Amino acid sequence: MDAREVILDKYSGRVFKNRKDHIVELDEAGVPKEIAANSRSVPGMMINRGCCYAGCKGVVLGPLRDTVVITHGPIGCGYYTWGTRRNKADSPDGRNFVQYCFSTDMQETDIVFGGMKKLRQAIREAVEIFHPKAVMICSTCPIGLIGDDINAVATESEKLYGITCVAYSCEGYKGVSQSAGHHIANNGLMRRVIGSAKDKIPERGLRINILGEYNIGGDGWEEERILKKIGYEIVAVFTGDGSYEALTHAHTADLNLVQCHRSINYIAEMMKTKYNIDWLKVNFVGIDETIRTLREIADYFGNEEIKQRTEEVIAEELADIAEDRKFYRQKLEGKTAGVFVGGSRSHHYQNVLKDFGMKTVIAGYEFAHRDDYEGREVIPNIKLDADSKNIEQLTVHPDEQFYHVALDKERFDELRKENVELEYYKGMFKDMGDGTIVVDDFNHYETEKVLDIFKPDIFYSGIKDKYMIEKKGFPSNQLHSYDYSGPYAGFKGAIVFARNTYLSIYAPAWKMLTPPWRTQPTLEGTMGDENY
Ligand code: CFM
Ligand code: HCA
Repeated sequence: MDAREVILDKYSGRVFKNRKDHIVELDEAGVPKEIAANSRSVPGMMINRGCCYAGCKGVVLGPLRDTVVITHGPIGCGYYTWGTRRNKADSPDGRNFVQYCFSTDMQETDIVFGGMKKLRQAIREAVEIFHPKAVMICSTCPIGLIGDDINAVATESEKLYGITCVAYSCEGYKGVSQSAGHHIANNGLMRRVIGSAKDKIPERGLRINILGEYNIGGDGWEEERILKKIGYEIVAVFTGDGSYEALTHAHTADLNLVQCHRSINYIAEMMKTKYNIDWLKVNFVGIDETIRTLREIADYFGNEEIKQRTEEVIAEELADIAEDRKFYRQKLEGKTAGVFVGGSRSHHYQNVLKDFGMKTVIAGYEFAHRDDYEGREVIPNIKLDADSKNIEQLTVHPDEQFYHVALDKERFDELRKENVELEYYKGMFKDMGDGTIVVDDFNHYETEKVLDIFKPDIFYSGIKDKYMIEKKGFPSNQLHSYDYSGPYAGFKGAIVFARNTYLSIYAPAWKMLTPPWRTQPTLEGTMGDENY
């Protein structure tokens, strides 16, 4: 039996039928393989996915620091998204509400009689106490069921308080994972926020937006530091340490960088159609990837001064990390890893592992779509199921006032020929191969199985399976929260990542640990005539 068959072996016919297409073995790099993705999980399985509300409120809108994001629903949903995602934010103007948890705290009576009164009150209190630049309302499951008209409350509040108030029907059940929530959040920002400051488009310069960067552990700050050192102007970051205010000006940028393709590709695409802003898939995770990214941005602008400055900055940054880089490379060379994260990191982190001579033998996404695995060229072939059709597909048109000049067609085509990912993402598969395995919407049973088969030196994942993995005797580091460390992006971030990896793999604890089930069974008994 090959690895895939071993993983699927114990499943019942029905589960086997579902899971078999979510697990693929990659024999050669670049082999076109199809994977089932973005579909409903099997009920009862211990999976790591979150819900639609988590993707809208927790991921995309939550990091906006000058905005009050109100969770409309019972307190649990707000509570469990309070400070758990490590999107850091600073407060240059004193408006930083990221550390707060705003909720309407719906009770049973509100469910019976409706929660609009409570929502109005919550908005009034938030505006009076915090003076936010905008208010966002995010609905949780019961709100959709009882039918509170959150849009009416938002419209009414805009008139009352003179600030933008946007309502998002991102009830948890709206999609199969947080991915649906990303899409809903993207639509709302596009419709109501981006381009709402009516400033003129300046002369073409070096103004960029960073899309899909949520400043986890300070990653966005590290990226900004490097980009500013080279000479770029950052217009807006979506949305790590971002602000409503900056997003309203985002249409004036010359280029959109896309770090996390999964969560934000909708905005990148819509801004291209509406404002003609090109987007470039970048990756600031990993030393070689950061270098490639910086060179491609410079190439895109074709500005000789910037190209030279890029090389100077790369040289300076590399000199700063040279000693550490060598040390960790010596320690980590030849080690193997598994990487199970949400919708983009499982690809990005393979690059930083490669920097230190490590190989990824297992990878998986919780909720990525087929294009994140196989590349954007498969988008026309993706069959939309009822769950995906449930999410609004926003149509935008060229903006009469703000559609502006981007790169000329010839240069665009030239860059594409050089494999620059302009309006394109190649996906994770093309960087894998050699018998590695990829599991979509992995569950805890499958995680245990891949650990048994591949025995990696370290397994990167999240809080839901970290301790299950460690109890099995494998070091596990979190790639969502960085185990409260970071940043991991850029040159210096790669060293922080390598240090944490080194500390985990070399921790003497692993040698001392014999999990009880290695020496004694946890369950004994008989069933029929057979001994178990
Ligand atoms: Fe993008 Fe993210 Fe991720 Fe994501 Fe997330 Fe996250 Fe993630 Mo957790 S936006 S897809 S929904 S890179 S919160 S910052 S770590 S699962 S891989
Ligand atoms: C989310 C947030 C999360 C969870 C992390 C984890 C994050 O999915 O709603 O499972 O460890 O990054 O904080 O992905």
